[in-house]
Amino acid sequence: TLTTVLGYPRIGPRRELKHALETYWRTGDQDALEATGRRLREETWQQLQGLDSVPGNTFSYYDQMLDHVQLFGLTPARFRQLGLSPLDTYFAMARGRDDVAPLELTKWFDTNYHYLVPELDGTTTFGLEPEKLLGELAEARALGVELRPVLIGPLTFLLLSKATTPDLNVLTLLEPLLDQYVELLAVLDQAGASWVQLDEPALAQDRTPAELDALLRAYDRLTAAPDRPNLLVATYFGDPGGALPVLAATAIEALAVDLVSAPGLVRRIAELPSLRRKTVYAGVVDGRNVWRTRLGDAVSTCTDLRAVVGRLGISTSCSLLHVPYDLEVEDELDPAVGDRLAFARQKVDEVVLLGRAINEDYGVLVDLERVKRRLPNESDLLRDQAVRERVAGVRPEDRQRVPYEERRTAQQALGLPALATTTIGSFPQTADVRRIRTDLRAGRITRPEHDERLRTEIRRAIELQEELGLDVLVHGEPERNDMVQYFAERLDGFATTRLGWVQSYGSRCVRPPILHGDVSRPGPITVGWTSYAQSLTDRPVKGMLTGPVTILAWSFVRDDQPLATTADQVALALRDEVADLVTAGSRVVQVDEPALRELLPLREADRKAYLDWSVGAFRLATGGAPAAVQVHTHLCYSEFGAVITGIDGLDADVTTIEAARSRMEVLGDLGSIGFRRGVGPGVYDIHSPRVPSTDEVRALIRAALAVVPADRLWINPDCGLKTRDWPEVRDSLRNLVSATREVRATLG
Ligand code: THG
Ligand code: ZN
Repeated sequence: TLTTVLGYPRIGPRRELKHALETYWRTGDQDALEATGRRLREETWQQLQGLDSVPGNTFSYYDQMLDHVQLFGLTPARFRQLGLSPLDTYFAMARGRDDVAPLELTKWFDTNYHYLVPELDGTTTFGLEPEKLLGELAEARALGVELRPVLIGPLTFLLLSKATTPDLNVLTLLEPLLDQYVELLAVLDQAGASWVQLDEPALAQDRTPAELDALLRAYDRLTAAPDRPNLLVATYFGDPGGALPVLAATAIEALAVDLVSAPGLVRRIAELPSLRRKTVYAGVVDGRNVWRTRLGDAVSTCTDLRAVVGRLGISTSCSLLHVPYDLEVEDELDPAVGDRLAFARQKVDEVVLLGRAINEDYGVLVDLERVKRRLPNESDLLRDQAVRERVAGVRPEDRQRVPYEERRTAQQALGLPALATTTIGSFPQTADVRRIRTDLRAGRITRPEHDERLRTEIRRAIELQEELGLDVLVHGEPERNDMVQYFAERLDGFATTRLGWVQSYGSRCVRPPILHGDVSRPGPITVGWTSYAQSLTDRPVKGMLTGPVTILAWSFVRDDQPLATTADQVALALRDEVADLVTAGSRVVQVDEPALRELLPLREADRKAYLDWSVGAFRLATGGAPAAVQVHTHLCYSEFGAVITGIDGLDADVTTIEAARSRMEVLGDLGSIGFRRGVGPGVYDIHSPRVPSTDEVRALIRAALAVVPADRLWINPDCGLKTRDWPEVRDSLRNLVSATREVRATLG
């Protein structure tokens, strides 16, 4: 039995890489950045020492896809023209420059990681710049470590790239790209690598026959290469479907499968005789969630698999990039929760332990497991009988408000004009605002002082919005940092970590809360701030909540019950918050679901069931709002196509969406499904510090009016005001309001 992991975090246990990057971007001290990189790689190899095979190339200064852009000589001309060093060219692609747009950033499958999208066009030619890979191999060898370099496989690389010329089918570039992979394998072979891992997560998505054919051509070609290391093809994030027999039929030496997301694969593997001549790595340790492995179950899965494959390997289901480094440093975690967790280091130990158990004496291990570990579904700590009964007692009508037209009539009492103006929720999180929270945490101010300073921020926000003439106001959220963390800290059933950072993109990280038990709300969360804000103005102030799907999407969630059940528990807690807001006088409540698109399953066949429960949870959270209370929601990211019916299903009175960058295309999509409720497409792009002119905003409002009638159209910016400064926000919103007034005056 061979043990390995498919990849490892790289941001550093204390976010050393983040800090080194941000220093480098400020000072240009390349030696310091490289020293940090070397130290992080060494530490990683040390931590992986107990494994039979150590993955290489898991380190990246920003992103592994971006590394491949440089590896294959694909730097677009607009960056080459800058005449920068290779490292600065690399960061220019990641972050852009004054007049040069960066590569597009997009989600890595259904994880919370984001990668940079390679650009391909009709004139693309590939090259090979393997220096980073070779340097690392040598560096490791000097420390006595033999690496298995990890590369993105050719099919996934092409399918995740973007054709920048219309009508370019990226698959037509397969052959020239394979030339480079063949060459690269020879180079790595020469450098002494005995194994190379090729990641093909794109196989967990629906693939066409042409794509499967390309897969076959690719691996036939690579395995026929004259000088090459052994090849391990890693599939993860789901069942590779029709790609499994294709890969089995090629001459690759090893295959890795994700048995956490697709346990049924064991049976499918048993039906493929050619796999009896290959090594198959069983991904039984969850690489993207934080629970300890049920070792007894994993041992029996591995034993089943061992009987039907050439040689058994044991691994994580995917790279450990998606979990925090080390549980040991979490000294503030409730041990009842901590005992059930494993972060990256602990997961490596689990893989090693499983290897020993399979090779030696697994009876001992299974006993150990039984004593030491309380499985989540066996633990009383998880269970809250009242919550369970309440979820079981949810009736269909709890998810159903009165018909929209009736609500619309009732909501006329709000007295809002046509083209009502609002913002998405947050206002600038200046250093001063952040200091209010850190001062409290450090004990420099008392709770009453903290609250008073937050009220001052809220007062300023309300005064500004009244002065600007916005119609529906927000309190600005100075009390929150990360919205999911904020709610998780105030709900039972969640734990938060001190150093549980996970890379989101580049130097940016999140600390996902851990949803470990039945969820309930010990008391009101937002009501105090919202009703204070409402007390300052006659205009409606929106109550601001994060929706159940987004709370799940941005947390680590329990794996012992269906997501739908967990979502309903969160939804009921939010439903109580909505009720309390309404009692306190809120007439408008916004429940954000920016991540509705994010949890969408990779395969079409699973999507309807997902939309059913996710939309159902949102409706459970909001379904108790009286007809006269206007429910808003907000969604991010421009690719709405696949969830458009879901957006309609939310049944919100007003839906605000990110649209400025996609030039209002989303409105056409909504129109085509007969969406008839209020809609607020963002009329200016928040991601740029530029203040939009009145003319510009007016043009966008007119474009929107071509598809949405004035009495259903809302005028608002895209989300993200919290990342901007006050002067920009003030000027931009002033232009937004005057453009709206001009257009309103012409409506007649
Ligand atoms: N919250 C959570 N998850 C998320 C997002 C979020 N996942 C998807 C998306 N939003 C990711 N986007 C970002 C944007 C900015 C940052 C991280 C993810 C960021 N993080 C700070 C940093 O790395 O310096 C740390 C923030 C903190 O102190 O908590 O800037 O909004 N949960
Ligand atoms: Zn948004």
